[in-house]
Amino acid sequence: MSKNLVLVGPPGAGKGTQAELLTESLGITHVSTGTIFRDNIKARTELGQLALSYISRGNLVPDEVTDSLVRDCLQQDPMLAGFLLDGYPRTGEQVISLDNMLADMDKTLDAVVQIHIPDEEIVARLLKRAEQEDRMDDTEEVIRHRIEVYHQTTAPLIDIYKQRGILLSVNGLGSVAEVSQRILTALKEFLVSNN
Ligand code: B4P
Repeated sequence: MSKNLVLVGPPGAGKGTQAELLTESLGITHVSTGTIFRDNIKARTELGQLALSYISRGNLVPDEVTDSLVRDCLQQDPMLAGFLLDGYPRTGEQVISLDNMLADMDKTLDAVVQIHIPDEEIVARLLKRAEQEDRMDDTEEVIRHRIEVYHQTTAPLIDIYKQRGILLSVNGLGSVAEVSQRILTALKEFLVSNN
């Protein structure tokens, strides 16, 4: 049985961190739009130049660019065991695009995992990361803007998936191992009860 999952949450919720652990544990493919953008920025590709102009200000990369990137990923790799979309969809338009992509590929989403943490914890975590890594979107001003964009644009998507009955909400506070265990337990229970 394949498992097709989405991981949603504010910046700094632990999406990237948890996605790596989850995909390893479930044996599914990890697709992170943020990582793809950052790799392209590093490699100075055309996509990277475009993404940089949005990410450095804490804005979302335009839907048409992000949608076609995800479509390419899903088409290139058969992802037979399933996939975890980390940080996609992030807008209402992306939800519709993802629905269309999956319908074209005869696939469905099994669960959407929401990681929630308070805004002040986000700021603290990302400022800490700024000391360790050199990400252009981890300055306090940009972090606060990203949180605003999340509340305005991405948080409303959570209701869409709740209404579809595939949303799992997990508390992102605690150690990485604790949160990971929480997600795995909730996910396994959910997948078993929905089969
Ligand atoms: P992302 O790469 O998704 O970055 P993010 O939202 O900051 O989350 P990230 O995964 O990095 O943080 P994590 O919580 O793992 O996106 C970056 C940018 O790309 C976006 O702002 C946007 O511009 C663009 N983009 C991406 N997808 C897009 C889309 N679909 N549409 C349009 N634009 C898009 O980790 C944060 C920190 O917390 C780390 O330092 C980690 O070590 C730490 N941490 C994790 N878990 C912790 C825990 N339990 N306790 C303490 N610290 C923890």
